[in-house]
Amino acid sequence: MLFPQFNSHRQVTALSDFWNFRFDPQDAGLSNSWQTGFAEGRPIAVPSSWNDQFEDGRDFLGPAWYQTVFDLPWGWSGKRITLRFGSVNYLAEVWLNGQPLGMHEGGHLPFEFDVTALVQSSDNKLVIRVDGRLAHDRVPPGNVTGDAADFFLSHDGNYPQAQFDFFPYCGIQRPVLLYVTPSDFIRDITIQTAFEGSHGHIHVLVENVAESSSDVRLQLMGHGHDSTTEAVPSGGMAELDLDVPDVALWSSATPNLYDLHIELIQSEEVVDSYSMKVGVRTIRVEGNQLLLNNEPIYLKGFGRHEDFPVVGRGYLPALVVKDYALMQWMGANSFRTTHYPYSEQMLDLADQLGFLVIDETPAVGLYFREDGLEKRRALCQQYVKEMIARDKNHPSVIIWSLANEPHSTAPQAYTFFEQLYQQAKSLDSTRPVTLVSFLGMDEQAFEFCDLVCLNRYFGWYSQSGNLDEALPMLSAELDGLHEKYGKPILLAEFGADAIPGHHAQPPEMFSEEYQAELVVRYIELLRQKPYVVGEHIWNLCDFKTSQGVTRAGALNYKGVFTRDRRPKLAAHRIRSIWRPSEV
Ligand code: BDP
Repeated sequence: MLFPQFNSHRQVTALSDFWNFRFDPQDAGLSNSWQTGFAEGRPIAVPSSWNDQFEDGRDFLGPAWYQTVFDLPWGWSGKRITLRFGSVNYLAEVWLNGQPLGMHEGGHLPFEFDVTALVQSSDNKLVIRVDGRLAHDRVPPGNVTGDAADFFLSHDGNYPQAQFDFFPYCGIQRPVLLYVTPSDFIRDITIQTAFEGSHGHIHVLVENVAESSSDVRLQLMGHGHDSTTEAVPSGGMAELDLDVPDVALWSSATPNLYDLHIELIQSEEVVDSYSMKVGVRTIRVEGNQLLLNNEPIYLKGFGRHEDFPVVGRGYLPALVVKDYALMQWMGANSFRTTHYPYSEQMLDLADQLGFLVIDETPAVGLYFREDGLEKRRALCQQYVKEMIARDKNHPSVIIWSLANEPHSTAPQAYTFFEQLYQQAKSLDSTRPVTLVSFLGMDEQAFEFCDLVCLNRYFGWYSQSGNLDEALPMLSAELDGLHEKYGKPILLAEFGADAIPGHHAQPPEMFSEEYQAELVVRYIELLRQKPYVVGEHIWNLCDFKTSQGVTRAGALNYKGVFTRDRRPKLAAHRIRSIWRPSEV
């Protein structure tokens, strides 16, 4: 799926700013008036979560109604026009000029509609009903009730009752774009890269809707290289191979990117074009190691959240830049998109700045009770497909994560994840695939996953306050896991809550000292295990959660930075390990 862009054949505009908005607490079917006309509402910022924008409705998860009115930009009439939503959480139903366009389930992934037939040159009424309510057959799930025999409710009793540990922010959370392409256009591009010695190779698959009279031309530029290749599509597809002598490989230390320019040509006229950045690199698991460009890599970084006061999970470009600045200051080279795919802009910057990303679907808190299982399975399959379609061309994305902490002791879980694993591999054979587990030895999916990703909180949720007892347990478990599966292990989460400004010597729980000591001692232990390929601390920053007895102020305080991005003691201690020469 291509991100919309401006060039001499394409244009894009954002329908951002203030929209008209209304909660619909009775689910009263405001639909008639709101689908067709402009009804009484209040202003809301788009994109942004709705929850923290008003004095009422913070915990209201829907349904709610959004409306806006737009005119087409000059010159767009008669062109192919698409309406694209970057992320609407959770269920979106869309109408344009009173006509239904369709619906999309699941946040954090884009969806779009061809609106050519419905759009007018002026006074277009766009209406979206958003339903973010938590339900047992949604993914991620919430409001799960009943017998806990085959699953357990780690977040039981919190409010709103999410089956996961972050606030269930709702609304239009990423930009809504309107874009125009020619009627014969480049529909999709898939890049795969390889190299031998100093010789790089880029395979490009171009999908278009053009007839066989078209040609596809590629130009690759950068790092002293400039070459052009052409191919005639067959069956609507063109496959092209580019050779890159003296290739400048993409890596974390040297995030070299080439400029690829693709043109669709008919009767010697360029009718469409698309430009993108390409990084040449390989990634694979071999033995105990994770190899980037055939060299072992070690991941140093974090789990994060898209989370900030007022905007909630709304896209905030300055925050994207800030979080990269914090991670660079720390000496991190990696993060996981816990627990949903982050914005496309976040990944563009990862390509540019050299961050190694584990890209995770929104499947967090899954459980395997039969009730609703088929629906949850279909959603997980949809998410895998949408995430890979969106992110497949980013060199920064090195691993796909199918889920976080599924409650997967039930026998059905094996087939459930094996199918998802096979699906991911068939869509993209070039990247390792995994899931992130808290079950450890009992995680059935580790049998087929390419690497083992474990979340561990010894010294926090168990062996509380007692690191001398906690560390040997971690050590024994890691050795056991490696012995059982013989795969590289990433410690994908570990950490402790620290209330900013709370100090204790000797260190004790919730103090900055205890968080720092736990994280540092974990890292020291991980570095002694040759099969450990990385350390991802939970979390980069404090973040908002549902209310519950374990979350003071409805915050998870495991950030090494506060929610407003100030360092705690742990940040300085970790920096001295990750960037020793700077301290
Ligand atoms: C892990 C979850 C993460 C939580 C964390 C915690 O993967 O989402 O926020 O625990 O409890 O189990 O802080």
